[in-house]
Amino acid sequence: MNLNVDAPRRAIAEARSVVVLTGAGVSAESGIPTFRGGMEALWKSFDPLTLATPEAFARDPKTVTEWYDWRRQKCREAVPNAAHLALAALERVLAARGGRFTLLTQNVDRLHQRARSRNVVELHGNIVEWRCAATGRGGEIPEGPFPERPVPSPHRAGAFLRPSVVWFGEALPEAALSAAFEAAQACDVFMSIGTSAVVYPAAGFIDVAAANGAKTIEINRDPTPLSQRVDWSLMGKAGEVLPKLVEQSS
Ligand code: BJW
Repeated sequence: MNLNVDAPRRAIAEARSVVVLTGAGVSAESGIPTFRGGMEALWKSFDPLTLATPEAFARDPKTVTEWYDWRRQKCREAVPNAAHLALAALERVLAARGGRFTLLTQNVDRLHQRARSRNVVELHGNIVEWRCAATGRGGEIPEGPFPERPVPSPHRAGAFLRPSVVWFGEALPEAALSAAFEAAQACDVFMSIGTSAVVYPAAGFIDVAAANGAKTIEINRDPTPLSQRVDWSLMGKAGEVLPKLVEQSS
């Protein structure tokens, strides 16, 4: 990979506040399938996007729970990759010079936290915690696969536990949404990494940042709707591009 990262690296080096938005591509090199990757994204013969809705859970809680339990185990077994580690390192570099770093993630796998990123905003929740679909109350769950799927809720007879993720048509957590807007408005550099940039409101934060004068960087294996609009589009795998960018930004 012969990628010129000098100019974006300089922008990061001069920034007081950096915001990063990550998507499934950042965890792909940890073995976690993406959502829109064609065959690689399929689970059994299901399109994941048809399972990530409250309607799918209401209609077929068994299949949706099986998919999320399968993914929960994959996330548990996965280890953070070079991209997760580079972002945690960048946060430490920013902190050391009194700057600010905010990591907005659409991923539910908790790999950023396991890589020791600190200021992580989970836009789409997480797959580790589960709650009663009827009452919203949290439930104790085993680490390993659920013995019964769907999982009966201990809080209401006849109800099931669901993952604490944000499905299509559901509102993002209020605190995450306002933290993301505030950080995007105030940053000097906004990076969009490993996301197809088609799911809103997450895909809109880069526009908030750009409208307030931030420099914009994209890192993606493939072109996205952002690629022509950002200041720097760095085409490649996040686990290869990010370490180059970060090791030279300190
Ligand atoms: C690599 C790589 C490597 C691979 N290195 N790169 C405005 C306009 C239009 C529509 C809307 C709008 N506002 C809201 C909507 C509706 C909807 C939406 O956006 N629809 C669009 C699809 C049209 N949004 C919502 O419904 C949201 N809710 C909402 O807005 O609520 C409003 C409301 C207010 C008040 C009351 C009620 C409602 C919620 C969105 C929730 C999204 N949920 C999911 C599932 C989460 C749980 C789970 O994990 O199962 O989130 S869907 C799925 O998409 C998941 C992801 O986080 C999200 C984004 O996907 P991501 O991460 O970008 O993955 P991919 O697979 O798409 O892309 C991977 C990329 O990586 C690719 O580009 C590859 O090239 C790249 N790549 N390997 C670098 N190694």
